[in-house]
Amino acid sequence: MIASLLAFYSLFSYAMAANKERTFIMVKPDGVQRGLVGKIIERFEQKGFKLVAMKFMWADKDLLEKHYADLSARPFFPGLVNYMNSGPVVPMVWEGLNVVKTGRQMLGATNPADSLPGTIRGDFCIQVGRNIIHGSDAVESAEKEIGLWFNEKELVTWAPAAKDWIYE
Ligand code: DAT
Ligand code: MG
Repeated sequence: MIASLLAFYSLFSYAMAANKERTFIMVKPDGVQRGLVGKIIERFEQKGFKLVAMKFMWADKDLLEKHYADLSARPFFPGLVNYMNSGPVVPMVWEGLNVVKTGRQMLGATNPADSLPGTIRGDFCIQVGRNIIHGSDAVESAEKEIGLWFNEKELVTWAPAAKDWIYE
């Protein structure tokens, strides 16, 4: 009896933790300039993911170089940092079951020429250097990116009223 209760509880808390996976999503300067912030937020909202943090800011090059540190040896790196520093961005944290992987699928392929219709990049942009949105590629990189762009106080703890209509 106690064993089955414990098993149920650990399964339950495992499911709860899975629902709390987080990803870092950011509307890039072209997405902001083109007035696509609302449409992008809408996609994540209507899917059922939970907004945990969001801000509007003009990121400095130091932050952007840290954000894209893994790509620093690539020939497009200086252009990438200049583009990301060319106007304000909207960094966000979204939470939910498999949000990292699903978020990447919602973004579409890195190069919009390969992004399927129905994805954000597939629907709203054309070239890889103007692909309007960033999304973390793994749970570990999401944690790193969230820590880079937000402090603990900016991550809001709240329970959406619809949560029991989104998760069974
Ligand atoms: P993603 O943004 O899909 O995670 P990434 O991390 O490989 O892709 O690259 C980061 C950004 O760098 C990408 O959104 C656009 C730019 N980029 C990637 N490959 C590029 C290339 N071959 N030429 C120009 N820009 C590129
Ligand atoms: Mg990436």
